[in-house]
Amino acid sequence: MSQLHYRTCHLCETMCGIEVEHDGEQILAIRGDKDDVLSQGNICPKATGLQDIHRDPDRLRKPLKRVRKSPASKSPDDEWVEVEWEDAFDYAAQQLASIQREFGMDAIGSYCGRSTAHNIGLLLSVDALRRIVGSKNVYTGSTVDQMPHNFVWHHMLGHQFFGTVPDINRTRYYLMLGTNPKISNGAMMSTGANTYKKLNEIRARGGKTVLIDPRRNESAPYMDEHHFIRPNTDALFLLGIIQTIFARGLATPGRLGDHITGWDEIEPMAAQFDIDRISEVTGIARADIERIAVEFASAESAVCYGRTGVSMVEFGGLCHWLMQVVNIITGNMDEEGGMMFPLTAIDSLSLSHSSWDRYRSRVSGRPEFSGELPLAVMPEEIRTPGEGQLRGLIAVAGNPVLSMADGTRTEEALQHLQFMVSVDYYLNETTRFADIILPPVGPFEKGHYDLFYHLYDTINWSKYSPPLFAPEEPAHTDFEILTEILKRLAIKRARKPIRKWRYRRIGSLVSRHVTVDRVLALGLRFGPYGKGLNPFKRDALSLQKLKENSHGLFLGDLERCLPQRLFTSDKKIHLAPRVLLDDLPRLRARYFDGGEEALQADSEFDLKIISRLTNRTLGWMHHSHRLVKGKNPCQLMIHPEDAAARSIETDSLVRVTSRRSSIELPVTISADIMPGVVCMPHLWGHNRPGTRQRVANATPGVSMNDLTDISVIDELTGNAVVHGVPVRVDAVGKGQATEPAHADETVEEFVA
Ligand SMILES: Nc1nc2c(c(=O)[nH]1)N[C@H]1C(S)=C(S)[C@@H](COP(=O)(O)OP(=O)(O)OC[C@H]3O[C@@H](n4cnc5c(=O)[nH]c(N)nc54)[C@H](O)[C@@H]3O)O[C@H]1N2
Ligand SMILES: Nc1nc2c(c(=O)[nH]1)N[C@H]1C(S)=C(S)[C@@H](COP(=O)(O)OP(=O)(O)OC[C@H]3O[C@@H](n4cnc5c(=O)[nH]c(N)nc54)[C@H](O)[C@@H]3O)O[C@H]1N2
Ligand code: SF4
Ligand SMILES: [Mo]
Repeated sequence: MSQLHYRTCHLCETMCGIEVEHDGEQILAIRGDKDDVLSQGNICPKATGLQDIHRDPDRLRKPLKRVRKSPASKSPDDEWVEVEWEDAFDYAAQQLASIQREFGMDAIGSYCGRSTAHNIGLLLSVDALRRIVGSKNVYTGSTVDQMPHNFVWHHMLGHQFFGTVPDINRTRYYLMLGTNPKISNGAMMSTGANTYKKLNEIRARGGKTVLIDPRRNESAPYMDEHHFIRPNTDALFLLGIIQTIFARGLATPGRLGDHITGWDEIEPMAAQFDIDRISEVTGIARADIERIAVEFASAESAVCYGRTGVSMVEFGGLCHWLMQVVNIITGNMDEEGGMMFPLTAIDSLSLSHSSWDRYRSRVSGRPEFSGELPLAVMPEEIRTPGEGQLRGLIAVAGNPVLSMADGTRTEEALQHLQFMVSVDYYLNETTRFADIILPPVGPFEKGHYDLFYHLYDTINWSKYSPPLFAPEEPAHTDFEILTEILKRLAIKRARKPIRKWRYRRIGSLVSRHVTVDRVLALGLRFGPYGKGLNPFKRDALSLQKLKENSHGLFLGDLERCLPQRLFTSDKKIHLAPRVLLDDLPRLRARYFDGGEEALQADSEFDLKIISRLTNRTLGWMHHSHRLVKGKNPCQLMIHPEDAAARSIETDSLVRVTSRRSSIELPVTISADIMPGVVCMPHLWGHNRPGTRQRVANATPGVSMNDLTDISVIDELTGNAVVHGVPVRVDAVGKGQATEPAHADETVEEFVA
C-alpha cells in the first residue's frame, strides 16, 4: 500500500514542497506538492534524485577510518575500515585535543560547506563548534559564494543576515544581474521553483524585466531585454545607472529620507566615472545604460538584484553595494515591489552576530568577517609553518576540492593536514583526505526546518518536515555527531579534573535533553508569531501547529519594517560606508587608469571564463544516476567567432589553460555567449583516485576550479573569484574527452 509524505526539498534555498510516494521503505515517486504554501507544485528535476541518494550503496552508513600503509604519511592506497560510532567519536576528539594541547588552539579549525545551510542540526551546532574549537581558523563556503551580500548588509544595515529580498511578486521593474533563475530557481530569494513564471507575471501586469549577463542564459527568454556585459565590470554599469539617475534629477530617498546617512557622497562619487568609458568597458551602449536608469527611476516600483555572477567576481563587494544604492536612491528600499525584508518565524538574526576586522589571518593578514576567514587563505594557513599553523580540521558538508576556486591548491593543502575529520555522506574528492569520516543519517531520515533560508522568503511562511524513515541503528544526525565530538574534545582538552567533570556533566545533559525539535519549538514560541510568555495568545505559531500543517503555513506578505528593524547603532541606513567608498580607487585603477590594458598586454590569456549551473545537477547530486544519465553537460561554451578564430568545430576537443592549470573538454559553439567569454559548469572533475562514488565517477567531467586562482580574490570581501578568469583556449583534437584531462596530475602520494 503506497503512502504519501510531504516535506521540503532541502537541496537548495528555493525550498520547494515535495510529495514522496512510498511503500514502506521503498520510494515510488517524488512529485511537486500542489498544496505547498510557497511552491504550489513546482519543483525541478533535482528533487527526484533524492531517492537515489537514499538508496545509494556508496552512501556511507558507518564511520570509516583510514588505516595507513605507512604510519608517517597518508596515501591513496590506505585502507578504510568501518568502526563503531563510540570509537570513532573518541578517536576524532582524542586526535584534535592532542593537536591543540601541543600546538595551541588555532592549530585546529573548521570548514562548513553549503549543505550546512540546509541542515538545521548543523546550523544549531555551528556556534558551539566555533566556541569549543576556539580557533581563528574558521572557514565556510560563504567566501566562495555570497559573502559580498553579507558584507554589504553588515556595513549598510548593521547585520550580515539582515538581508534584502526582491519583492518579485509585486514589482513593476526587475533589473537582474548575474543570475539565472530558470536554472538556479532563484538564489537568496526563495520562491519555490517558479521564479521564471514570476518573471512572466511582471510583464503580464505591465512591468518590465531586464537581464545583464555575459551569457544569454536560460532565463533570458522570460525577460524583456538582455544585455551582454563583460565579466567583472558590473560595478561600472551600476555607477553609470547611479550617475544618470542623479543627473536627470530622478534621485529621491522616499519615505526613508530622514533615516539615511551618506546621501551627499553618492552623486559626486558616481560622477567621477565617465559614462562613455563605462560603456566602452562594459560593452553596454551608453544610450541603454541611460535609458535603463530613467526607466528604473520612473517605474511605479523597481528592484535591482543580482546574485553569484556579481558576487564571485573581483569587485563583488562594490557590485552589491551599488545595487543597494540604486534601490535606495530611487525610493525602492523597504517598499512594495522594491527590496523588502521577511519576518521569519524564528528570529535567527538574534541568534547570530556580525562583525568585521576584529582580527586578521596569520599569513596574509586578511580581515575576519563575523568570526570567519576567507576560504582562500585556508591552504596557506595549512602550508605555512609557525605558531598558529593549521594542522587539524573538522570539515563538514562541503567538497572544497571541487567547489573552492583553485581546488587543486586546497587539495594539495589537505594532504598535509596532520588530522582531518569529515562529517559527510561520501568518500569523495575532499573526504578522501580525512582520517575519519562520520556519515549522518540519510536525507529522508531526519526532520527538516529551513532555519537559514527563510531569511530569503518572498512571502512570510513557515514549514516543518518530519523524518520519513527511521534510520537503521546505530545512526546519528549531524547534530548528534557534532555534539558528541565537541563534548569529548572539551573533556579531553581540559587539564583539571574538576573541569573534566564539569564538561562531562554539561555534555551528558546536552546529549540527553537538547534535541533539534526542542530548540525548534522554543524558537517558534519566542519568535514573532509565537506565544512567547503569554499562554493565552490565540492562533500562535508552534511546532505542533506546523506538524499539523504539512504543506506549510502562510504568515503574510512582506511588510515595511524600516527604520525600526535596522541593526545599525544610529538606526540609519548607511548609504556610503567608508570601507566601500575606499574600494572605488581599485576599480578605477583597473578600468580607467590602464590596469586592465596592462594585464591584457602582458598575457597570453585572451578569453575570460565564467561559470554556469545546469538544470539537473547540483554538486553532490552527481551521486544520483537519474540526474547524471545522458550526455555530460561538462562542455565549454564558446562564441562562433572565437571558435572560428581557433579552428574549433562542433566536434572539437579543446584545452582550456589558465595561470593555474589546464583541462580538456568538448565544446558547445553558441552565439548565446558574449564574444571574448567562454563558459562551463562547475563541481565536476570526479576523476581523482581513492574515492568511493561509482555514480559520480562514471561521468567525471573536469573541474572548472582547476583553472580558477585564489591569488586573485575580491580584495574587499575576501570572496573567491570564479567568473571572469583569464584563459586561453586551443583545439586539441576531435571527439569527446575520453581520458580525464588532468589524470596525470592526480595526487600520487599524500604526505602526513
Ligand atoms: N540547478 C542548480 N540550481 C542551483 C544550484 C545548483 O548547483 N544547481 N545551486 C544553488 C546555489 S548554492 C546557488 S548559490 C544558486 C546560484 O544561483 P545563480 O546566481 O542564479 O547562479 P548561476 O546560474 O550560476 O548564475 C550566475 C549567472 O551569472 C552570470 N555571470 C557570470 N559572470 C558575470 C558577470 O561578471 N556579470 C554578470 N552580470 N553576470 C555574470 C552567468 O552567466 C550566470 O548566468 O543556485 C542554487 N540553485
Ligand atoms: N567555479 C565555480 N565554483 C563554485 C561556484 C561557481 O558558480 N563556479 N559556486 C559556488 C557556490 S555558490 C557553492 S554553494 C559551492 C558549493 O560547493 P560545496 O559547498 O562544496 O557543495 P557540494 O559540492 O554540493 O558538496 C556538498 C557536500 O555535502 C555533503 N552533504 C550533503 N548533505 C549533507 C548533510 O546533510 N550533512 C552532511 N554532513 N553532509 C552533507 C555532500 O556529500 C557533499 O560532500 O560551490 C562554489 N564553487
Ligand atoms: S528548485 Fe529543485 S533542488 Fe531546489 S528546492 Fe526546488 S526541487 Fe529542490
Ligand atoms: Mo551557493
